[in-house]
Amino acid sequence: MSGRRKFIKKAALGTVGISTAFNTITATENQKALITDAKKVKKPVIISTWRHGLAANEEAWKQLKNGATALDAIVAGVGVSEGDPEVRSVGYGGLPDREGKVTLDACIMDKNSNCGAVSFVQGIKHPIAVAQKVLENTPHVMLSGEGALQFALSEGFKKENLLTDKSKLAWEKWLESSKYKPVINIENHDTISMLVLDEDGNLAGGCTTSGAAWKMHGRVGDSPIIGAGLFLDNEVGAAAATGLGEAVVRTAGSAMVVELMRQGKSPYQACKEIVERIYNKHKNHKDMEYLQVGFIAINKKGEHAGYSVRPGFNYAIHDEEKGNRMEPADAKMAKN
Ligand code: SD4
Repeated sequence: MSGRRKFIKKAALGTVGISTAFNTITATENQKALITDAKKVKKPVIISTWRHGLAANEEAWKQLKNGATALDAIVAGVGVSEGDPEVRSVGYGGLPDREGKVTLDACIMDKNSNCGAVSFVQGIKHPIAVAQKVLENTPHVMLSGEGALQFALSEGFKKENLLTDKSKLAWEKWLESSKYKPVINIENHDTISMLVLDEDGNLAGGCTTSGAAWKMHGRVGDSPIIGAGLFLDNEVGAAAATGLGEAVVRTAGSAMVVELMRQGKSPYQACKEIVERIYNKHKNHKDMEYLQVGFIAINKKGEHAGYSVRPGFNYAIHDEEKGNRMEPADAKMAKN
């Protein structure tokens, strides 16, 4: 049977039952609606951070329909954001560090807990694809910097200039003040994390970013770190982060969200609890002024949610039922 036909057949059979226990949480109307919807969820389901997640979801969905593996679909999907110069915090066109260098972080994880990651890599447009090669072709989980670049070149990737004129101009403007104060919620311009529940009910995830703009040269954020920017346990669910990477690393964010789901919490409850933990731990921290962290999560049943410290975070969801669309995420802090 062709991949496409297999997909259609399985999709037709793939209605998922949801335990009523998942309906007992405290949630906003929007999130309650999502939970109710989950009763009808057919696989696959793809969720991705931010509005540029729509185009990424579209591509990943197409790939899955053509019989691609979840990992290949993720690489192709988030690769759309990496290749888009208008997405200024991922891949080509990403904002550089304070030395004017675009340095990239990415990771990918499959249903068997195999992982691949690259950090602080320069000159490679699709770091997520290199992360996949690390997973498949090396005995390691992460390659960094020059070593990651050499590995990418040995795998046939081309070195190219990723600093676009627009991003160079933005950097030159930033140099005038040289103040490091990450801007909260640069809508449409943020890390892309994608989580896939495939037609067989298996989970996979990927995350790719140029990291915080104007970071110190050599800085690595949460995005390539398994357990921080991305984590999944195929028995339970998957989670991924966006926002201030330092705060996510300090709290092992995505791993904690998944662990709470293992303990029976819904994706919404789990994301909310970890966001609240991050908020509480940073209340008196110097980073609080610009602290924004958002998580997305999905469980094995196809329930999904997003939750962030401050309002403004959203995510793209693609399922069989309603197609590809944006969902707002709830937030800990009120709008000001
Ligand atoms: C980082 N988490 O490098 C990434 C960047 C990001 O919103 O997601 N910004 O810290």
